[in-house]
Amino acid sequence: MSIEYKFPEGFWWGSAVSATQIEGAAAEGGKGLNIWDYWYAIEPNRFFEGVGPETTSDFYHSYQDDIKRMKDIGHNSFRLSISWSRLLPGGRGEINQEAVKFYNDVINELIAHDIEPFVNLFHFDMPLEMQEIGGWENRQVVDLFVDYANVCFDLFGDRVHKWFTFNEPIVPVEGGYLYDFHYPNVVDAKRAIQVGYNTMIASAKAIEKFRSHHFGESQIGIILNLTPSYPRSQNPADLKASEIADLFFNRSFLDPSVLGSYPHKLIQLLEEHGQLPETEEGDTELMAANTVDLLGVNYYQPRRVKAKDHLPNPYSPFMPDWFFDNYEMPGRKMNKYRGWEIYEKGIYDIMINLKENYGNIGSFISENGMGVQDEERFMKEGRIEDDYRINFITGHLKWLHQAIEEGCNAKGYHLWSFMDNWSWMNAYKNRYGFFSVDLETKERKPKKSAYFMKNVAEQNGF
Ligand code: BGP
Repeated sequence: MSIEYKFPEGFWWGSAVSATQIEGAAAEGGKGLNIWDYWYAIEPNRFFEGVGPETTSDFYHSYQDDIKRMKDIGHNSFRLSISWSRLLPGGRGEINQEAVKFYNDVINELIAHDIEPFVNLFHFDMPLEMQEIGGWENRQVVDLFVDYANVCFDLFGDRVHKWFTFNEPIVPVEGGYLYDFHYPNVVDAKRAIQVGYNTMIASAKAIEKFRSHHFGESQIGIILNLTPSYPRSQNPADLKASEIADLFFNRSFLDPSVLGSYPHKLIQLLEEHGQLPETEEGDTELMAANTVDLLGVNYYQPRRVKAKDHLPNPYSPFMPDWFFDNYEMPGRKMNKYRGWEIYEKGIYDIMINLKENYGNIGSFISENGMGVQDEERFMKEGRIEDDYRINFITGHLKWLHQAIEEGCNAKGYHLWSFMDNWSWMNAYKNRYGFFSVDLETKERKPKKSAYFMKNVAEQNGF
């Protein structure tokens, strides 16, 4: 079979997961509570079909077989996250030795199978005790996070060479402090902005700490969900709406992470509306000196915007949405299960933007994927024939390939996700995996896309 789309040598093929979404064993192995355990205990009705995070996909007990499966489908790299509340129950203090053993075993097993572990430190899972003292609103939590990060560098830094401070740090801001889909369910832009700002300080401080170890070739980065903003039209009002959406949802984290400072226009806008966060002396220098080595890009959907149809209610809470409306482009292609538009070229536009405006920083697609409901419908002779997922992946890979041809510095592609996992409030509604997971028996079965991925990885293209 001839290969039309060949990727650069050493391209990273793999997938990504997060601790809370796959480990299970939420009350085992000495783990402390995190905000998901707590929120589920007090409001189980907010989770799809009442399914909580206690067992999820049971990776805690089946990681050895799962890692074999990764090898079987050609993974050369795999991203996991460490659970802060498992390693340091309560968020600080004594190290949980059972957690050390678990993460050591996972890391060693991956390496034994020639799969490079990419390790992320925070994936939406604040330890409950840290949330109780204010979470990211409290600068003390920032310092405790850096202590936790340092414990991870000490324990695993000899074998882990790709670290990430945060996955999608904007999501806890949006979910927890603006739009009510994460605990603590606050709606308050001023607090949201403080949370976002302190998260960036936490990232910069963790990077500073990492570099003090002098790990040689090892790299540290951040993973951002970049949702390119497309205006409805070239009308100046639509263009302005799209520029502001981009400032809020992309550049708020991209600029400080890669360039070391916030966009001037964002600061101005927040100042005009009395929304600037509290800062401390030395913050500006800290951010400027501790930008990332590597950028993970999560891409699922574009953001289409238009000028507002109506003025915002002046008595409503201040929101980014005061400056734009979402635009439902007629004829857009939808993943109707997740309610997200599919726009493959977005991946190319992101990469070109990184090349032109962000120094062509080394990057990779750290998440891309398609969550589909009731996938058993597509079962034929015991296998889920997920051709829609294969089409989704190839559509995006073609554009990624094009970007690389044009000189973009993209080094890999990780699917969300390796196996079906627990999607926060959506629990197991939409399935994302190369492998299906039976929720009763926890049995894994490869879908058609698993075989497809194996071929792509083995041929380094398709
Ligand atoms: C990203 C997150 C993942 C994952 C994925 C799919 O935003 O980093 O944790 O869940 O999206 O989204 P969802 O689970 O909401 O369908």
